[in-house]
Amino acid sequence: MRITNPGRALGVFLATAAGTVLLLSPFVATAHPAAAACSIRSVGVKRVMPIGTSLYALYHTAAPVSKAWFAVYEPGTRTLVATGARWSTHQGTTASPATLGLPQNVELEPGTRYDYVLSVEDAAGCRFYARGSARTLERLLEVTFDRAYVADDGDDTAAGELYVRAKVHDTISSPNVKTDVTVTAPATLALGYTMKVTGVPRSVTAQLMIADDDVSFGEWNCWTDFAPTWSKGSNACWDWATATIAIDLPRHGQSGRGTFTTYAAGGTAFEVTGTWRVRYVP
Ligand SMILES: [Ca+2]
Ligand SMILES: [Ca+2]
Repeated sequence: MRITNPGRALGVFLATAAGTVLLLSPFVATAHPAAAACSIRSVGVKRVMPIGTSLYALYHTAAPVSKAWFAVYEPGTRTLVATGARWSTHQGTTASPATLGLPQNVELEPGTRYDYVLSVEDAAGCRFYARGSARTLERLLEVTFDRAYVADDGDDTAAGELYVRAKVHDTISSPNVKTDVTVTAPATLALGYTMKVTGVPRSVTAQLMIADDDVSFGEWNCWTDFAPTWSKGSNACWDWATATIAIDLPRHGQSGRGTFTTYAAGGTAFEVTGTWRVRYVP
C-alpha cells in the first residue's frame, strides 16, 4: 500500500495491490502541468446512472485512457463510501465513451443522493477528474395479503365482527383491509390487499391483525375506530391477534419475490397467505 499523488493534483490517493485508489481530497479539478505529453485534457461525465443500490458512470475523453476510477462519497462530505476502482475496459485503442461502475458487492442506501468523483489517467500518466452527485433508485416493496383462513372469529356463540388491518414496516393500511365483516369460523376470508411501500430496510416486517369487535352501543369508554395494537389479546371491547411476517430482501439491489404463510393466535386465530415483490424504481 502506498500514498501517492501521481497526477500532481491537490487530491491524495491511497493505492493498494488490487489497484484500489481512494481520493481523499476529491473536490479538485486539475490538469497535468506537463500538458504537452497528455493525450487527454479533461474527462466528461455524460451521466451517472443508478442500478439497484449501486451507481455507474458513462464518461468520455478525447483519447483512450489507460486507467479509470470511480469513487462515491457520503452526501455533502468527503467520507468515502465505496470505490469502483478497476481498470477501465477501454484501454489501448478502444475509443470513448465508456462506463465504469461500483463493484457488485457495494450496497449504497436506496433513494439517496451521493457525491462521486471519476478520475482517469492516460498512457502518459496525466490524470483528470470529474465530480458531481447522483441519486440511487428507490426500493419499492409490494406486499399482497391474499387471504386469511380464520380458525377462531373471536366470538363463541355467534359470528365474529372482524376488522382487518395491515402494516408494512411503518406504513399502516388506510382504510382498513376489512371493516366490520361478519365471519363464522372456520372460514376463508378473501383479502386481495396490496401495500406498496418505499423506504424500507432490507430486513423488513409485514403484519396483519384481525380483531373481533365486541363493542356494544353505549360503551364509549372502549370505542375507537380500531382500538387493538399490533399484538394479541382479549378485553371487554375486542379480541385480536397479529401475524408477523419477516421478509429478508435480496442483497446488492437485486429484484426478487417470495411467498408467505403465517399463523397467528390470541383473541382470534388465523393463517394469512400472501406474496411479496421488491424492485428498484426512479
Ligand atoms: Ca368476541
Ligand atoms: Ca364480536
